[in-house]
Amino acid sequence: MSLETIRYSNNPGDISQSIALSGAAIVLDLVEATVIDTVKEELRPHFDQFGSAQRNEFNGHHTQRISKILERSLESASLIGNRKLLSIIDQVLLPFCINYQIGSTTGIEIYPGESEQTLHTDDSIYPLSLPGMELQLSVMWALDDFTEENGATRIVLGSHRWHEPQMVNKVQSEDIVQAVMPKGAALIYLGSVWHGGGANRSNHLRMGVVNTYSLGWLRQEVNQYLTVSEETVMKCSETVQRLMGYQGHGQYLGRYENDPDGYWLGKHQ
Ligand SMILES: O=C(O)CCC(=O)C(=O)O
Repeated sequence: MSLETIRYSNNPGDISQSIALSGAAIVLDLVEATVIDTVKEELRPHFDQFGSAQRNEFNGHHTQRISKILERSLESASLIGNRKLLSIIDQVLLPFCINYQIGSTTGIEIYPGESEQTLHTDDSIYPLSLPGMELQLSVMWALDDFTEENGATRIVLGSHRWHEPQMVNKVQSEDIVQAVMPKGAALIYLGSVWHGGGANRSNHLRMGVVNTYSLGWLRQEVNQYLTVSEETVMKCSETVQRLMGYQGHGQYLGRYENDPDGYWLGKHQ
């Protein structure tokens, strides 16, 4: 088992198989470099102004974090709704739902001097574990090159198959790999995989944006309706609007009377 780096080659099946086996994969060629540069530029002032507010033991004391990324960077819609990426996520999540949605969007900038983040799973927000069913996955976009020295995300390969969370206490350093990847690549990892940010032993920053996608019948991790303004959502494509949560899950869940086909914003089009 290894953390594979795979070029997107119109065969999302190969990538989803690799994710199913190891719990994670790095994917190249999903997005144009200009998109990454624009997102980075749009987020810079927000990191500078608000990034230190979320410092704590878990997030780190030398890490800047910002949430509601779509509100801060309209270009990040190109990451959220990236067609190639969605074709991979379809393979992982659609076996368990009719549609899926954004759970959270977070910018993470690890500064020199930061130590390793505690290993954790993103699924721990849900009081539920159904063996064989994935509840969500996370996509970490590298807005800088991710290196071993600057804090590339640490992944415990195969940990999505653990039956007992206590197994994390037995993890050895050789069980952990770092997601070393070039700027513009995306690390896709299952919500059930144990992982954490790396220590930054370099003298430069490591900026990334991590977006989570959860099954459409689960509650979104962050309340996107209150977090991202309707004005911003209305500037996005229908695909992104749906991903932000403006759709029902099938005929009954999240019912809305003005919704002819499960798409809540249809009336504005
Ligand atoms: O920054 C990273 O590489 C991972 C961060 C993470 O997993 C988290 O904060 O939940």
